[in-house]
Amino acid sequence: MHTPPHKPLVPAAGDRLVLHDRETSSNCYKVRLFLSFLALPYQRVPVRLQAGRNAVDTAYLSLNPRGQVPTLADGGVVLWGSTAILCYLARRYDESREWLPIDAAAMARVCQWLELAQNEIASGLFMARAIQRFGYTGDLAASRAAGEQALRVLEGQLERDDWLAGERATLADVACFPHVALAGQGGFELAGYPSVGRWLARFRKLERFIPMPGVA
Ligand SMILES: N[C@@H](CCC(=O)N[C@@H](CS)C(=O)NCC(=O)O)C(=O)O
Repeated sequence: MHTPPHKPLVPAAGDRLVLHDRETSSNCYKVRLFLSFLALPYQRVPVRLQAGRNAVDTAYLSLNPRGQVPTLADGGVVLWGSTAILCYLARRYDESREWLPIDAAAMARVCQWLELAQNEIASGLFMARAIQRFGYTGDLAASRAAGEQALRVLEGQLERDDWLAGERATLADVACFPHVALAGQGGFELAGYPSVGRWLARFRKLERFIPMPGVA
């Protein structure tokens, strides 16, 4: 059974959190989910998409040289990339240390899934949706193949355990959930991955879960 989210270590610092964000972005959704699980208040600054790329100016590029979302600012700490942001928030504000464990092996098990999220999940599930819905240029067939590979790896783990790394939800689940939950928009059929389907349902029941367009 999932233990309830914990109070932030330094609640006042949450007032300084600014997330440069887009509602339809699965990578931004990871961060919004985790901010919600940690009960951290934050300000959202929307970044507009134009012909498959963010419409950003040089001021934004000084925060995030890749011109992507998400970008998080916490006072003087400015971070780009959803993985870096999730790890920062976990270490900085998760007093329980359960979302990103301290123990070396337990932490590394979480990192394995962060790696999958930035590799086969990103080049597969994410990219197929981005090509189909947002006009990204890319190889749809290659994205489909990488996405199916990611789903097979997830299914193998979730046939054995309820969560990706350990006995409760961790950053591993937060990093993978958005892309898998939105996989249908990239043309993936999840019926062949029943354990993944049960995990999606389990994740949605976590306390402080929030939806996004396409993920109810
Ligand atoms: N690896 C990055 C990927 C970020 C990314 O691809 N962001 C997309 C939205 S989900 C974006 O900003 N796309 C528009 C662009 O690249 O201009 C992360 O995990 O944050």
